[in-house]
Amino acid sequence: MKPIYVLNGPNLNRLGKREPHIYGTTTLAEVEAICVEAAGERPVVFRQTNSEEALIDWVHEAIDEAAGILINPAAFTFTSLALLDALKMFEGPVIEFHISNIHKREPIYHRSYVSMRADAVMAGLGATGYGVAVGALLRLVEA
Ligand code: CA2
Repeated sequence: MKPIYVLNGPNLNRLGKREPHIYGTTTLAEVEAICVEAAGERPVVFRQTNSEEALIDWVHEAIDEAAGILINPAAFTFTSLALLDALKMFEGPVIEFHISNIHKREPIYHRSYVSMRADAVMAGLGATGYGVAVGALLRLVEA
């Protein structure tokens, strides 16, 4: 069975340690456990990077290896045409995920390049929302 890839962008390694009023107190290690539990028997490849290059390389890897991608691109959401181009090469389902509701925030957080490829966009459910997103991705993968 092909895994789902859960990819996380810059600064999310600090989850649970800063700005708890926006991002909550759940750590990235706890998010990984939530994703693994929500995926059941489906394997999960869970990664985080602060590097745009690494994130793009992992999307390329997913083209051959993954059944679906759940991605929180963090700041690259709003800046990276290269990430959008890489995601366009992936043929399976893609869910864009944000812990906070980006549309409630400053205008610079409103224009997502990744949304131009994503099959679904989820924002504002908090870190535990990753589990909801994994469930939704599995339904898209298995449809
Ligand atoms: O809400 C999200 O999941 C975001 O993708 C998080 C990004 C932010 O740039 C997006 O607008 C929304 C990263 C925010 C900074 O990362 C932190 C992580 C943990 C604690 C504090 C900041």
